[in-house]
Amino acid sequence: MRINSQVLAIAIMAAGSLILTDCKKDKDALPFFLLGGEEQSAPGTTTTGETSSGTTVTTTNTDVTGDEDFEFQTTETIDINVDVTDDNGPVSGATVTVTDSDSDDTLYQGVTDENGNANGTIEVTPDNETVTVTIEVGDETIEQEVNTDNLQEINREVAVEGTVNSGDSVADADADGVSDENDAYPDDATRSSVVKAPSGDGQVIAYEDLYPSPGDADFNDYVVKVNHELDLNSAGKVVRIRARYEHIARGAGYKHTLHLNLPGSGNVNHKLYDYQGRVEKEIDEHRASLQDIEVMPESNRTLGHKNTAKGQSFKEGKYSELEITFDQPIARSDLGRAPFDLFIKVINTGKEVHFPGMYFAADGSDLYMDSNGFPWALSIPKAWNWPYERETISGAYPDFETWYLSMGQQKADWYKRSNDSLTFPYVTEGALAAYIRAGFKNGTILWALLALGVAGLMALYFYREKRQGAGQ
Ligand SMILES: [Ca+2]
Ligand SMILES: [Ca+2]
Ligand SMILES: [Ca+2]
Repeated sequence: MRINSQVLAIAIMAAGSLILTDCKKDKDALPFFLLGGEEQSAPGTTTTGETSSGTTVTTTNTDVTGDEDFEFQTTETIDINVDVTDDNGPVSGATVTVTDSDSDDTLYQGVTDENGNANGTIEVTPDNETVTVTIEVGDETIEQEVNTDNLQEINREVAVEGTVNSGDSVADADADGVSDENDAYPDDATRSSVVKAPSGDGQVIAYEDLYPSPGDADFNDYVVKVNHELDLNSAGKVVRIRARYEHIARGAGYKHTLHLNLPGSGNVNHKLYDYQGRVEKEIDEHRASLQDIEVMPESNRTLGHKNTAKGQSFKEGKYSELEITFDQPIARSDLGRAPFDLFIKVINTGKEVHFPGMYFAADGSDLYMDSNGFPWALSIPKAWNWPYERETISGAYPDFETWYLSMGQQKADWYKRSNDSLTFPYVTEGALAAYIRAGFKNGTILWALLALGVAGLMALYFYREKRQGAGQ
């Protein structure tokens, strides 16, 4: 939970000015400064800020905005490129962190190399309206807020006047360049941060299974809840992926298996759990190729109910957990958007069903867009209710059509507003729970909790445990 960022900023500035009063002009003791604050710089501009002790920081903003190709995606990737210099040239060892400004969740962390550069990629949902780029160099902290709307690249050159303190005194037990305080694995030099992809809410992935014929657009033939955690090293590259897959609907006559393609090679630990949550099968193996990892066995053996009929209540399916340790760190951009290349094989037809934007015919056409320009797979960046059997996604989600007809420019969060009489009640969130969850986003939770007391807190806790138990 995070306090309103303005309140936090005021508190930090107040604390900072107290410390400054004590430290007078001792530059090395300057704990941090804020540059830009709530105001955002515009692409193509150079911003200069100055600390009370006279340290000047000049930031050149060459961010890139524009539309990505529309592939029915509900998340976007944004490349990060930060260069840090001082009067002596490139500054290595500066920690660059990108967080969601509301939730404070880490989206990226990396340390500048010998060229003063840190780079990587973040994935954002429509809920990540603003991200905060924090650069910690020596004893100083530079913070910049960036609006993610239509953003493709965050490119910042940060020039610090004078010579920055090397920060040698900072504790770093595993010597990976990330201070113990910022290191999610302070005793493991191979990794230093954990990123939820695309967010802690996980995703619901829904497939149509009639490929190559157009589907009936109920997006309930094979539905799986997915949660991902990525471990990044100090260079901001992906070294491990942990994922959980729970089979939650099967509105189909066909049988399917679920598979994952990843680049590179590495160790795969895979556990399949039965309906009682006991390990049914475990495989731990090194693979020279991470293509075609079977994530879930035949769909008729992983879900007892279809979870697509009116009057049915939700019954849990089997789930599996996967931990991949790459032999070589992978650039986040090489993975693409979560859930990456996750696909079903339809046993009855022998066909695979992938997301669009990955496989193309010789003439350049997308193999996984049908003749109507419609996909066979959708990912929704939260727990989500799929349409009942024989209902369509356009009927069940009134803003869906506006979204795809505008090529993703309007109603990007269409999946939040359903016609509840047409969707299966997987998420049964009461008004109170919705209010509490909204409160987490804007700070009113503090007041909500005071009003609700301990009972409200416990209700919230159990609600989240039950629904987000998927989260790792
Ligand atoms: Ca460390
Ligand atoms: Ca570490
Ligand atoms: Ca169906």
